[in-house]
Amino acid sequence: MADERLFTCNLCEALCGLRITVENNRILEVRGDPDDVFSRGHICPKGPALRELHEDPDRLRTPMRRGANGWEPIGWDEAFDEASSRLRAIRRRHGRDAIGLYVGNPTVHSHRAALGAQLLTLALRSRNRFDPNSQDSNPRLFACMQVYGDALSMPIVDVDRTDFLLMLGANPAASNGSMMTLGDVRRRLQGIRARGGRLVLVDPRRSETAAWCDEHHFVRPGGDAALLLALLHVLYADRLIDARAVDEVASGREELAAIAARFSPERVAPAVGLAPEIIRRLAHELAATPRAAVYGRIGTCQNEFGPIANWLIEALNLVSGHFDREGGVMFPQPAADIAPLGRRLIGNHHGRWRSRVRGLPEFLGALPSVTMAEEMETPGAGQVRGFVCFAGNPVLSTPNGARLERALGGLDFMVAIDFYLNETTRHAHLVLPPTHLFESSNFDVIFFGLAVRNIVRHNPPILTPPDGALDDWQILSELALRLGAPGSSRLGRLWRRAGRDLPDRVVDLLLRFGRHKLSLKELQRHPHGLDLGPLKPARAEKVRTPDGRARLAPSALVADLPRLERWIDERSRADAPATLTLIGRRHLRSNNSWMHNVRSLVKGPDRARLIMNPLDAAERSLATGARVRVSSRVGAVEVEVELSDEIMRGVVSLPHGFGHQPAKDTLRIAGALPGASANTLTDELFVEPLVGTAILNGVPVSVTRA
Ligand SMILES: Nc1nc2c(c(=O)[nH]1)N[C@H]1C(S)=C(S)[C@@H](COP(=O)(O)OP(=O)(O)OC[C@H]3O[C@@H](n4cnc5c(=O)[nH]c(N)nc54)[C@H](O)[C@@H]3O)O[C@H]1N2
Ligand SMILES: Nc1nc2c(c(=O)[nH]1)N[C@H]1C(S)=C(S)[C@@H](COP(=O)(O)OP(=O)(O)OC[C@H]3O[C@@H](n4cnc5c(=O)[nH]c(N)nc54)[C@H](O)[C@@H]3O)O[C@H]1N2
Ligand code: SF4
Ligand SMILES: [Mo]
Repeated sequence: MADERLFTCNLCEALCGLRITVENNRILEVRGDPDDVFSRGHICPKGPALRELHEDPDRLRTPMRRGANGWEPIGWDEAFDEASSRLRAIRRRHGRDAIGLYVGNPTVHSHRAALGAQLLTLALRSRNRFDPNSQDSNPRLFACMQVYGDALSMPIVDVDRTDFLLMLGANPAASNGSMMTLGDVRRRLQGIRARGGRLVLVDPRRSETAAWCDEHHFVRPGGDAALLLALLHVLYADRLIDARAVDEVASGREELAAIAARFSPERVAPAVGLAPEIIRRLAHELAATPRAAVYGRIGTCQNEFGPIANWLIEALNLVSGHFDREGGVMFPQPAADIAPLGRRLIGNHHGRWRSRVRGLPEFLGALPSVTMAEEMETPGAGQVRGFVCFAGNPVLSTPNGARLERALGGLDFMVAIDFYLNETTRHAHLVLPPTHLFESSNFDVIFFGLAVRNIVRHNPPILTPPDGALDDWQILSELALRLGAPGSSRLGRLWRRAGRDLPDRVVDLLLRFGRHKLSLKELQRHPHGLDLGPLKPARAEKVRTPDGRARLAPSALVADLPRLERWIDERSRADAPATLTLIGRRHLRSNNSWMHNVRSLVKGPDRARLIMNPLDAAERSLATGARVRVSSRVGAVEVEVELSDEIMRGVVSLPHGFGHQPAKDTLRIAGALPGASANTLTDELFVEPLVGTAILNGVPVSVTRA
């Protein structure tokens, strides 16, 4: 008998409710749940593809060990014994920092993985802990820490009630929204225009999202910070600011005025690429629309001035009167709020320690991933010799992946917790595969807290896992136990059973002590999700500066402005060199560096082509379909080129996460795809100086016929 079950997709931040047909412990079909209170039936093509992912014969079901004759399956007890004894041996001889840990992107979409990763971090206590934030959101987290006194206080656009949205460096039509959880993304964003509002996009590429907008403007990669200063300039110069209202919620109004005065639209325009008239008009429109907001995402983070740009986005919302207001930006108040726990575990720390080789600062308990390879390669006390890679594929996802790959090859021991043997995990000595999504309970501890409505949903497992299979929590917590307490293999086996439900208990506690006084039991009565209403003003609770007001001119960020001024001046010179710069892109059917072994998602034309403006191509006598060689300081790739005026002149775009050919024996579908890794070109030495964020957009490259 087929059964209909409900679950939440955990692939991206949209948190779509799924309706899944299950028969005899097998998935027959995955569809959107039309009764879901948040996603309202919306899904993207990756949702239905979860069935194929679940059944993928290349997905590992048992621990694997790399031996002289290739990979061989082994039992869990043996695997845990080996992993813990070899890591302990490294720690005994070389100290705690000799074990590196990378905690990858899927961790943030599962309470079981997130709690397990935290436990393992505590058990290892190594300074060499890494995660994708330094390729992603660190600039925003840092900006929020400076402006609101807490990295975890992040205002979200009240999309359902706004009438004007200025978006920078985001492509929600492909990404389904990020650091702004938007179930039913298309209808929500198009709803703005349906009620007579306006959507404006600023992006070096006229992306899929541009088609949803009233206006799109090209911006030079990295130009957002200067553009935002010019918008502020106009607000101040044209007296569009309600000083009393601003002073109530923020300090530093005059200081910011003095800064903005230096960045007129005329001054920044040649560097940024937007005409002064457009900048003026956008500033006036933002000020004149009572319900309006500015939103920036990864395009504003992965560049030379990410922290400044993300500070200025907050500042613009504050100064234009759209902070903590309906239709502007507001702080979500999730039912299970991890912010207090997060503050305890990771604190609002920056620079508590520095990386050994390059001296880059720690931020929120992690070092920038760009330091991983050098920490493995450089001899001396604290050299990374053992490595735990959890749910990450840094060979494809971090800058200069080729160097990292070589460094992984030189480790004494590496263990990966992943269900694929891919470009990264193939360098491990041992791979421990978790069960797949539907076989454990599911709760998103992060993204309900970044959603445009206060909603909550918890799903019990809908499939029974195979005998003996373990999920991420069970694997990580057992590893943590064995690394934390000596001689604990028996304890480990006991724990596998006894500790299974702990993550759900933690969620239950968070719900009970949370503002909405819920419980898991209560949530079981709302399988389509529980809607706790629209966002509400919450600055009294969320702004954690000493005077309770946001800071408009935080000194750490102000101090970085001279660097921006030099950039503006250099880019404005008539004789500025015309180098091409590389940016990334995302596609609806892809997910970072994986999901490429699912046939229905990768069939069709090559998606990893280099997009180039026809004028740049003409200078190089290139036509669509030509093979080109793209090279940067660190490496070169050969790919096919596609000409399109959707990309601005001087910029080329290549998606990241492709280039699976080296893993073709274990990723049989992905390995046969064309394409190369964009992170063969990105540069591990090219980072912004405040937090060490990788500059993945705006990388200088040259392109020639292959
Ligand atoms: N289908 C799909 N969805 C995903 C993912 C995926 O891989 N595939 N990944 C998920 C993850 S991990 C994340 S973090 C989110 C990211 O979510 P988004 O931020 O929406 O990500 P992108 O689609 O990469 O959009 C970034 C846009 O920034 C533009 N850009 C590049 N440089 C600049 C610049 O300097 N300034 C400006 N203004 N724009 C610039 C790019 O052209 C691109 O259109 O997506 C998530 N969702
Ligand atoms: N050039 C360039 N590079 C980028 C980006 C870019 O825009 N441009 N984006 C950056 C961003 S925003 C991010 S978030 C990072 C992401 O980079 P990573 O953190 O490396 O994560 P993914 O690429 O998503 O790879 C996820 C890995 O986890 C495995 N996996 C999937 N689900 C699970 C699970 O439930 N449990 C376990 N244990 N494993 C699982 C997959 O098989 C895969 O190996 O990439 C960054 N890299
Ligand atoms: S948009 Fe697609 S990948 Fe994201 S949660 Fe929904 S179905 Fe999953
Ligand atoms: Mo990300």
